[in-house]
Amino acid sequence: MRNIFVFWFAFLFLPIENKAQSFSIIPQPVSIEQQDGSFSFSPQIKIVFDKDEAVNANYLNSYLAKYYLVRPLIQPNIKKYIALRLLSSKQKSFSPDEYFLTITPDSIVITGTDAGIFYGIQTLLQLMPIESKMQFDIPCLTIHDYPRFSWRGMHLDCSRHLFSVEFIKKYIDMMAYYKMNTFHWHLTDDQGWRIEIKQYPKLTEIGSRRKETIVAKNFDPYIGDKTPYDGFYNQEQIKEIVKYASQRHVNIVPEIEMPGHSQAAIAAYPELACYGMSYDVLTKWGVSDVVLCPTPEVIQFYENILDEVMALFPGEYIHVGGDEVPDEHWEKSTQVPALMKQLGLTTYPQVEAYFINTIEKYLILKGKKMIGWDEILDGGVSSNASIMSWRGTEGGIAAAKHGNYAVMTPGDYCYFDHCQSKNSMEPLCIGGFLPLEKVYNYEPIASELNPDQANYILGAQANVWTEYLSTTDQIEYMVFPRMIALSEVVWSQKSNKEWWNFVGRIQNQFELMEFRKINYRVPEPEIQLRPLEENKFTLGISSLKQNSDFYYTIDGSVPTSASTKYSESIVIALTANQKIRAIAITKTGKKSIVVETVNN
Ligand code: TNX
Repeated sequence: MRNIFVFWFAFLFLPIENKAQSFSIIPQPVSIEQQDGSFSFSPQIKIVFDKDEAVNANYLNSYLAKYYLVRPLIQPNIKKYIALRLLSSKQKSFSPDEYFLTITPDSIVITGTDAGIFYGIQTLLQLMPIESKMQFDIPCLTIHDYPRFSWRGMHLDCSRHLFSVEFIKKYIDMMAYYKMNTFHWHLTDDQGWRIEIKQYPKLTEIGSRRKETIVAKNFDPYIGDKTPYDGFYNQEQIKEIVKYASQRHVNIVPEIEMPGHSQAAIAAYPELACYGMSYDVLTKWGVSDVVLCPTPEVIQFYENILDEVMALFPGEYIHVGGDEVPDEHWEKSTQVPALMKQLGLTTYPQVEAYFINTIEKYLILKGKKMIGWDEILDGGVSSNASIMSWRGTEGGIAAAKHGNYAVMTPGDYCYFDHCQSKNSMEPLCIGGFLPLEKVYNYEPIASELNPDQANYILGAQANVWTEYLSTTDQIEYMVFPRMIALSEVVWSQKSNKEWWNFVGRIQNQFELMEFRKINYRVPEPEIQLRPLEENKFTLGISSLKQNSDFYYTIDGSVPTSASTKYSESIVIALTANQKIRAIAITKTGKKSIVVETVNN
């Protein structure tokens, strides 16, 4: 009970109106100074830009046209203008994502590198009204900003379930809006191979199709939905997405899983395995025993796949998976014991290391860098490999101490497939418990690391595994608002981060998501009952989101907008074991889950 009160009173004193918060920029910039006056947007606005900045200028132009019906003229030196100006490094040296945004009554000037200017534009967009207007003012400000980390990642598992090109673009747009810059695209797994590889057409002809999908968590007894599931991205679609992302300064890191999580590839080409005859694309979730055989032929096959992958993705990193590799089939095979003898290997993690390290040499030869899940540390890894720390933070800490770069994605803080509440009304999720505040308070630099070692932490990333997420509405529900919290973990200076300040600033983002029809999770109400005398209480209802209506019932029924509306704290009587249930409903009718408290 005590905690609930603390929470409630914290709300009453929320300093929403203080200066920094009233701008509601997320992630919080390094510094903001407000000056007197404002700049007026009107349909007569002009954008002028250095010639290298055409992509950014066009981006801003089409954004204004789409959301504000403002159609800027792009031409030089008119009195009222938004100027996008790239200061060359000769004039001043900028770090890669750094920018200055200066708003005066006469002009808006954004300076920085190409990426920095893009981020300056994102900040500018967040200063604009949420509703579509043709004329509006924004305050005169000077903002100087740069990120804390270079890897600001979001992952999406498109193997377990596939999402349209259109949705991937929306995902990238939302990432960019919060200055996230790395999209980790999980394209292959046991349940589906989703990237066209021209040299091996069966990978998609066979590997992208599963007979059916397990229904919810019906593992034992197994229940399937008897509905075939298939689909993949062809190379043209991938090129289109890569280009779209690059215009938004989002780098795509493709993941091709090996040697585990490869049953879909093995279903297509059974010779990739070394135990058993033939396998189907997996229809249930979990870790499959069906893994790649670590022979030179299979490694060659994967190098050929990677040739096509590298041609599609211009970024420096290729993700090779490497997680969860059961060794049963290796043990039972004839090839692996022979290979171990030949190479003098004594453990299965060393066998995996042989596979992964051979692939890494190939990637390096082609000018790429390899990243893999933290299991790749287990059998010995080269000093060039980067690690994604998912089984907690230990992998990342070990990597950094060892001089390997690491991206922090620990399950307890960064797994957006984990549930957002412990409430039984929460939609189906894999398990775990990762509420917004826990994401917000995640610190990627573990206390075990000294400043030199900390330099090896590239940043952090949220992973969105889709075993239990088959629709885009479900993805949005899991990602928002948690990605907004993560953006501040990876971008903002530690000293500029404060939870209640963030709660004040996120209000605007809730309204934006409402307006842009993003299916975010509406924060559930908190019911506070303060005992007055026996069975009499002061009832208070509040939530992280202001500007929603709360409705409640005391007869056990599910509250709806027809139930009693809560307006201010009141005194209510509840008999022993009587339930009070509440719901939050936003102005556009979006509902939170129902919460309840029992008088006991
Ligand atoms: C573990 S994270 C996996 C994924 C699952 C996920 C579910 C990782 C490297 N492997 O294959 O989808 O758990 O949370």
